[in-house]
Amino acid sequence: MPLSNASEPWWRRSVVYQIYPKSFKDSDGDGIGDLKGIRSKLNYIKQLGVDAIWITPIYDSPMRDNGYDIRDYYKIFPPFGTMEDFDDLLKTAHDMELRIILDLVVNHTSTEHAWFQKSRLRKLNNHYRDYYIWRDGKNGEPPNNWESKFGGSAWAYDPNSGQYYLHLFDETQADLNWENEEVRSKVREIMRYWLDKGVDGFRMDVINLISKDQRFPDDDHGDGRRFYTDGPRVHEFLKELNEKVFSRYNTFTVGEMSSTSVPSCIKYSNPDNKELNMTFNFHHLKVDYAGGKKWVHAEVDFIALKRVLTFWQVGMHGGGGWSAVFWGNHDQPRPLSRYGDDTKYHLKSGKMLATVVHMLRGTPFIYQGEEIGMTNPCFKDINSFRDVETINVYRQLTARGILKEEALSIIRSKSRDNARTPMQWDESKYAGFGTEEPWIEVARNYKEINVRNALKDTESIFYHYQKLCSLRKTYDVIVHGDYRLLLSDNPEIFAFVRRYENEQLLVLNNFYGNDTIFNLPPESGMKADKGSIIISNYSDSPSNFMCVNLRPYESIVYLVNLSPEQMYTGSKILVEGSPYSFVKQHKYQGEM
Ligand code: TEU
Repeated sequence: MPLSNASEPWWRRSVVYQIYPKSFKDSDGDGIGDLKGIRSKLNYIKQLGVDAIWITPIYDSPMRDNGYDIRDYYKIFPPFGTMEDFDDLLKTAHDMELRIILDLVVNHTSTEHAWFQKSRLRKLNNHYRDYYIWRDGKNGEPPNNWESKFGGSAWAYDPNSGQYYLHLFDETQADLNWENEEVRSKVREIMRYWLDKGVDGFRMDVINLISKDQRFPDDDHGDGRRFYTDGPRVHEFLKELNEKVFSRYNTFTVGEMSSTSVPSCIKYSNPDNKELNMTFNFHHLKVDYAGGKKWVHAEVDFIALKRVLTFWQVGMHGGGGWSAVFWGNHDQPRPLSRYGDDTKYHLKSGKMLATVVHMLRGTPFIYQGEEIGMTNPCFKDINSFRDVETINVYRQLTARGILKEEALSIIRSKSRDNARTPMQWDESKYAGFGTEEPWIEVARNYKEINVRNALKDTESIFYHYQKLCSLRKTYDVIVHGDYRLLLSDNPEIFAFVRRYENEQLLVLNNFYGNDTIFNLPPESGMKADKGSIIISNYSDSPSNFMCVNLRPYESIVYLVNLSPEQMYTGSKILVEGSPYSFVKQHKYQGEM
């Protein structure tokens, strides 16, 4: 595998493929995907052209939250296989030059973890007590008014010990107390165990929530998140992990950041700061929320989408940070159903969305099934859903008097289960996921949308992704270029320019199912009127880009090589000076 060098570590030119093991491939007929299943599909993943695989949690777990509730960090969840299966998977992947990134969930553990079981015991000098966050109630009420991300209070009462424990997620996911040095040292031990086995890095679950304001105040203006998001000691904790673990193993790290900000993500990911390599943020996925609320019907606000993406592109580059770029993951509805047209323009919009993400500055992540254009399944009724968050929310919505049909229609478009249906391998029963009925229903369109069909058709979305992965290896501008938004107020076109040394890209995308005209605006700085098309989703896109009639979901990337005199030398300043003047000018303040 190519070694990192300081100016271009391997992960900047790479693409990562995300696997949700439970839904990927079932090798032993128990209806649950497994490690052997993943191993059997490594050739397919390699063929796509990615460099690394992030596997969501595989550790032993009661699976209340599909593995994000860990019972034992040193054991594999038995239905996924054995430690031998894992070693085998790791070795085979490495032989194929595919890196393996594990999910590290250390903001919380399952309440079935031995630490928590000991922590809740009521006895003198129980030093495990301090592994979690225990507080007295206030007048028979929880210690404060913070809310769980999955609904209800963030505190659960433990009658056995007479106190409340904090759980920012489900009540079976108790938050660890990172103030306790022993907890931090146990986390380092876990990491070393997996790194010693040879894993290449970690995706770190909600890692910006690990440091809580120790006053645990009531939140008069919100759900409490401002007292633990990017909290007081988070940078100190990450620097400690970096110094004591990551730097010693050359570990790849991507932090999942909940409700974060550009300045915080710059701190997390600027290499000079010695914390993480890159961050995920979710602001661009909240453009179909209304008034900050997810569980309502709302259209995608396209202008906001461009502004949020631009704010992050410009801001992160300006501050020397690095982002993971993506449309979907196991917590999000399928991007094609959300931002594209999953019926009439399935092929065109699937390719257009792929191009957008892969042409942004940052490391692209592809979530399993996205590369064949999997869609939301549109489940018939509530019994088809499996996700703990969805089921909680459905209960809460109907308890508030919302009609069942209405509640169902909201969760159909927003539920995390949209991304968790079994991977569609072929047109056989259960879509080739396995021989027995899977733990969650297969989407009904599997006979048309599946891997076998995608591989047979050279025009498929799969080959478009494959091409995008290979372009990244060819053009420095894709990896290192700056970013400039064009036509910020155009209601249909997302157009931007990337520049690096003598390479310049013009990226045009029509986000709608009608024709629309693109006129090259003077602020583009383009020094030509024609370019070579390096990728498009129509076979006959024009090479002149001064005025382009973009057809439904048309997406074209033009490359213009600059002569030495025209070469662009600026590296950071992109839109009107600083990211912040851009934001002021566009009245967007960074939070959605
Ligand atoms: O997600 C964190 C998180 O904040 C999201 O679940 C968020 O609540 C959701 O996307 C809003 O729609 C991570 C994992 O990715 C998720 O699967 C876990 O449930 C969660 O942490 C708890 O570990």
